[in-house]
Amino acid sequence: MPDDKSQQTENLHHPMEEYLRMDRMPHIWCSSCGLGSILTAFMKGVKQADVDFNKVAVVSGIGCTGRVAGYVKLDSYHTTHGRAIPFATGLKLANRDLTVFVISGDGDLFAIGGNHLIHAARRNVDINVICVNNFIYGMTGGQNAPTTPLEAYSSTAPYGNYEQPFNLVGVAAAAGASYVARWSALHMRRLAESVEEMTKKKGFCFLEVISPCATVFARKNKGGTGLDLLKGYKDRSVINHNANPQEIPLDMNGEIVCGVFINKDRPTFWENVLSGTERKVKKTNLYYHDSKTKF
Ligand SMILES: Cc1ncc(C[n+]2csc(CCOP(=O)(O)OP(=O)(O)O)c2C)c(N)n1
Ligand SMILES: [Mg+2]
Repeated sequence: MPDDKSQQTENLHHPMEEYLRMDRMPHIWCSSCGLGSILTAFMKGVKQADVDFNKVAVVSGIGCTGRVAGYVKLDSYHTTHGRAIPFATGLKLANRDLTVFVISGDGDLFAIGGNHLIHAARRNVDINVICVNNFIYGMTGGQNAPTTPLEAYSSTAPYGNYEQPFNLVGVAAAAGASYVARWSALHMRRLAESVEEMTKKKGFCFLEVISPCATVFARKNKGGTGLDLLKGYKDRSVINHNANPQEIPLDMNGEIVCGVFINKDRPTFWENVLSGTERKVKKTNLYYHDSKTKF
């Protein structure tokens, strides 16, 4: 142990350093934001899946959550607002050896990017989507998102929200996702397990993570500090893997039903491309190049 105090400090390393672009620190996230824990659980899950980190890519859109792509030490892409899923789809189809994760916010994925999400789920594109749901547009100052609960206050709903929110796991399930789960930023171990399962699973996987935003959402709704929010999640969370994802919408104070609700197999988009092309080729007697990648 060095005697000199500054030398001792120099020798201290944060456990996440190995997985972060330390040259980009300090990060922009507020203290008590859930994103730090979620990123830690994400990296833990990828590590547990025992895959080559060189073959894992992360794509984000714009927002506080979108910053994940800039901090994580993997091949990563910080794309335009709402367009993380089409970018990830292209990435996966062009290089099918990659495991592709989209990590983005509720506004990015379900407002401006909502159409892309439902169609990627419908096609069963082999990508993994993690949606960090803080019930608000965090980065831009707390405007209403499609997840903002009825009657909650936001900077664009000063009299309380009049709009019915989306139930994200219900939307993903209805659109055809192969894997659908919900956890909160407090469920570190469960989150990592879901990330591991998604890494290993074929098809469109969707994970909603409920995350505290003390700075804009809770402040407008008198929700208290980040710690108060986490305590609330602890009290309100119920794990029920058998719950029907259509029947577990979220509101301001009710239960947060968590679990892995769907884990099924159906042909992926690429498998359908291959079998469809094979059918056509056989029918027309065209030259069929049967290389490793088929085409
Ligand atoms: C085309 C376009 N429209 C609007 C914006 C402004 N904008 C940036 S982030 C954002 C919302 C982010 O909300 P969310 O996805 O929930 O992320 P959070 O910050 O809450 O993590 C908006 C509207 C933008 N960058 N580009
Ligand atoms: Mg948000």
